[in-house]
Amino acid sequence: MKLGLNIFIHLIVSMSSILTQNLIELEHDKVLSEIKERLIQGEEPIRIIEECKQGMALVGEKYKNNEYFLAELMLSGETFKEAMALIEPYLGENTTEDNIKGKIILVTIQGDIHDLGKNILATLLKLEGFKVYDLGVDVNPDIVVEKVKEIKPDFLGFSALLTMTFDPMKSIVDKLEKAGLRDNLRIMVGGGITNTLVKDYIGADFQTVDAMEGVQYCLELIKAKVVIKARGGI
Ligand code: B12
Repeated sequence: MKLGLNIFIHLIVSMSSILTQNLIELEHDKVLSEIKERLIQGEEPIRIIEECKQGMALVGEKYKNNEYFLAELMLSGETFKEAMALIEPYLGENTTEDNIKGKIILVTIQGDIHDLGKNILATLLKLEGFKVYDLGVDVNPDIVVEKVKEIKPDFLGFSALLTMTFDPMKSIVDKLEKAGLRDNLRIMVGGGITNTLVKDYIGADFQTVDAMEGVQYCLELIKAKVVIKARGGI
């Protein structure tokens, strides 16, 4: 069984791009220099992010398979962060206080310190004109409820990479409902370990493992809100 999984991982790795392979093999310098070169040549940054994300997923598989350990997870995480720092200036930002499309709180719940995916989502949302309140990682659930009360956002986005966060996220959603704060709030959940079952379990409205899909969801809902408002609906 384990041999089969190993062969499968090696097959996927061999079919991946050089950038993805270098990230998996923890070739820090090669990863960064290839990204620099591709950005200078004008390549779409989102495509580069996608290849890096694939690399991280495969590092995760190797970890699960006991081929890699915590040190390798950390190294790949650091390389990914540096890669994003190179890419971000090419994404730009076009939000000013006057053209905010909507407000969104992003958070990773207590016990979970993974933040690479959440940071990408935050960047892409800002790029599309959303005001992002990033509460960070390892956040106490009570703070989330307080912040929703205070900021009254259009969206609340949970980024979850550890299964242990499912119950606290569910309890936050329950608390928001009890406090009457749920009706005008759309709740999203994302992160490599989430799926539609997790969405239903915690009581969220939307789930994805693709930041661009999350941004699209926010844009579509905001557009619909504007139309309904114009017709006197809200
Ligand atoms: C890098 C990494 C780390 C780094 C994190 C560095 C950092 N600053 O984030 C470090 C080394 C710190 C780490 C530590 C640990 N990790 Co870790 N880690 C990973 C790894 C390899 C990659 C995660 C990642 O960043 N991927 C790249 C990003 C870009 O992808 P993403 O998060 O999915 O985000 C994308 C989308 O999902 C989406 N998205 C993300 N959030 C949201 C939110 C919303 C609202 C929306 C719309 C979209 C969205 O946008 C992103 C871009 O498209 C994963 C493997 C995996 N398969 O995910 C394991 C993994 C998550 N880790 C795991 C584990 C077990 C741990 C440790 C417990 C290990 C240990 N023994 O200590 C610790 C826990 C630390 C803690 N308390 O949180 C397990 C979790 C298992 C589980 N079921 O709970 C995984 C799945 C590995 C595995 N296969 O076993 N880890």
